[in-house]
Amino acid sequence: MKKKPMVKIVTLVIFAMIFTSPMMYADNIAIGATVSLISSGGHAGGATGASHLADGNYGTYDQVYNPSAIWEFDLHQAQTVDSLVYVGMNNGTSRYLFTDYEVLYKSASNQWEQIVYETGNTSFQKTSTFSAVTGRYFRFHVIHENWGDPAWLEFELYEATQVPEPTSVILYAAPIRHQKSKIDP
Ligand SMILES: [Ca+2]
Repeated sequence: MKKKPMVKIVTLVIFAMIFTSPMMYADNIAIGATVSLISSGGHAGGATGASHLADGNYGTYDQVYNPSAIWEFDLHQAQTVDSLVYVGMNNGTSRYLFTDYEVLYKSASNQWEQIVYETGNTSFQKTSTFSAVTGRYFRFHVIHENWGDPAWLEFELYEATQVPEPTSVILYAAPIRHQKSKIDP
């Protein structure tokens, strides 16, 4: 039986590829900040120094003999942030918990303005959100810590939520060469 001719089909296929922005994760921009102890009172024995409050390491800490200690964080350049995290030292008891504290930033007019005020905190890892501010210098002020010699692990600052870029749509045409089809007699 005579075979039907091979059929070669070329089809033009339009692909619509839709690219959406990947999920944006904010970075802790406090890492590497220069940290200074503003308040009086020396560091407690064994404390690893103020800089360890911004080293991204929960294994290092600072501790001072001042129940209302203040640390200043210099980000080296102005940054826009809208959330922060206090990471306290939990040694199995609650004695180093910062129940009350405030965080301030230096505004463009060189005024210290409060952005966070927590009272009655019960968490060793407390996230606070606030209206976005842009500043280079931030201060963390302990208002009440149960034991009186505040120790903590890390201060984190997060960039203001980034607005995803508009969805881009790319259209292109790709020729698809189909295999020869064989039709049985
Ligand atoms: Ca640390």
